[in-house]
Amino acid sequence: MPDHDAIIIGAGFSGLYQLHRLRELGMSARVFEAGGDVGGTWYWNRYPGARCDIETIEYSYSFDPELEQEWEWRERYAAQPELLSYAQHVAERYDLRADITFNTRVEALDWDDEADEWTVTTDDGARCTARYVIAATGCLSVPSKPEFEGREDFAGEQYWTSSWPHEGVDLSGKRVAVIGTGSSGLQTITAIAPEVRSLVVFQRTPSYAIPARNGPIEDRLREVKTRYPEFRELSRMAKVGMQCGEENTQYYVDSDPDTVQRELERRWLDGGLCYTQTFRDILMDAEANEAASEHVRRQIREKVHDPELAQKLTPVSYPVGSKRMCVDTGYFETYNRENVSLVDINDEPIRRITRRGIVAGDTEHEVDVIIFATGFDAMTGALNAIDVRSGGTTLREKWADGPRTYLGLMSAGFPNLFMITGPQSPSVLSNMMTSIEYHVDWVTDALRHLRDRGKRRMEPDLAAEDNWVNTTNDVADLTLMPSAASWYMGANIPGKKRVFMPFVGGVGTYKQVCDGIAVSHYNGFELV
Ligand code: NA7
Repeated sequence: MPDHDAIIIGAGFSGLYQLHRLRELGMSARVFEAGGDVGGTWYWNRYPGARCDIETIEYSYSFDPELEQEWEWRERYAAQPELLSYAQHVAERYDLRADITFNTRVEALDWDDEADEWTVTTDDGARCTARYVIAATGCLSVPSKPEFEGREDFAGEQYWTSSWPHEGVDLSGKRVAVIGTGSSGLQTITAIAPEVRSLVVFQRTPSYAIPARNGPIEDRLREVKTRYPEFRELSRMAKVGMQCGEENTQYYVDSDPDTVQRELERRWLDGGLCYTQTFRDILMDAEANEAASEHVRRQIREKVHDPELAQKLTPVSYPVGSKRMCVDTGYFETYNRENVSLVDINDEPIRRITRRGIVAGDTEHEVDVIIFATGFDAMTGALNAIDVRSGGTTLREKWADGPRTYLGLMSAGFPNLFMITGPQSPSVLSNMMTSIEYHVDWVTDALRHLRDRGKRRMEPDLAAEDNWVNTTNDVADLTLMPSAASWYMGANIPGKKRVFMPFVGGVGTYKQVCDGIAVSHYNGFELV
């Protein structure tokens, strides 16, 4: 018999909930977590201004009505400390820490085809066995740390937003450089600009950012709490796993110019990531997208006083929504400050880092601190960082030309290895909480099904997997999403195969597919 029924990798929101569900099932489970506490994303990303870009009313667990009622979110978008304390509260409330081993990274998984079990090796050299492994490893958990020549020569301080020091960093009065203008860069830049002496931002690609319109949500939270079950059900069936006001039914192509401008303006004033839901065809039709993209560009030009600077900050090379949009609070206005400047590294490439700062083009920018906000090896990074072996091959080899999964839940040839929000599921294109809970529930139901029928092994058929991979690619090709060099495509990692990784067909549709497969006794899976 294996040491555990299941090993769960990661104690973020996925791992915590999975542990809770397996306990309900009466299964023994151990969680290995690389960090020193629970929280995953919100444990590591403690940089100034770190905040969720999904509304807290949606970005929270729905599995326990009591938890739903007792937790009081303060703002429309929670800041990192509040999200971390929520994860800690959940760990305490359900006594989860007892089954979590912290500061321990899983390095290898080895499938024993005779015994039907995984051997799990951790970075302290220890090994244990488990019937099932559930990778709750997160989609944005492996930082991308690009090489910059001379980095080791720099005499000042260097930080990554993705592993910000827990004790915090005093940046007041310092000369600071930030490299990267995705969500993490934007939030950091906006937060630190008022306190630093000078801030120079190195931008490779400008971001589309939609105002957060953040603020207290006391009244709305009180109202939603009176009808949370029905509210959650709507989110589960919505395209992006959260509600974007009334679900839109309008198409740009059917709308007159006045309606287009009025609706885009309305969404802009609402704020947040629902912006691309204004019309159903924004992510599918180039002309519709251009109208929305241009609307954002106009706002940027209005916010930034210096026209030349505004132009550099304005995204033109890709459609809005095809790279992850940002949700901001005064980001563009930050560039109107005297102490903030921008270097477009397409015009002035970063040549090297020196003892004193960063050389871009012909200029040496002298700084005391460099902050890297350079993103993550998204979606496949965490699993590929583990040496996963089965039947003489590795998952890394199998995925060399891009991930191959059935439903983003399992990969053929790797039995009993489940993924929470794996590639080819909606994951990063959705409210992660909705997707996490759905996957954890689906996996838990599958494990119950196996147990109740005296089976102990589950694996997708290759044909079903091929079919799903083709489906996800076909659906992506119907949209404008693959046209940008995004981390959805793996384009931010040198040498990574460019494949559109998430399932873009919508959370509600995906749920219907997966529910149907479960009901049909796991059609496309082999249960032994
Ligand atoms: P992102 O969104 O991947 O942003 C990373 C940024 O760093 C982005 O602007 C990149 O430019 C830039 N980058 C990456 N490598 C380099 C190099 N070598 N030189 C210069 N600039 C570089 O990661 P975030 O952490 O900001 O956000 C991740 C998610 O967290 C976000 O989407 C939300 O879901 C929350 P690029 O665009 O690749 O040209």
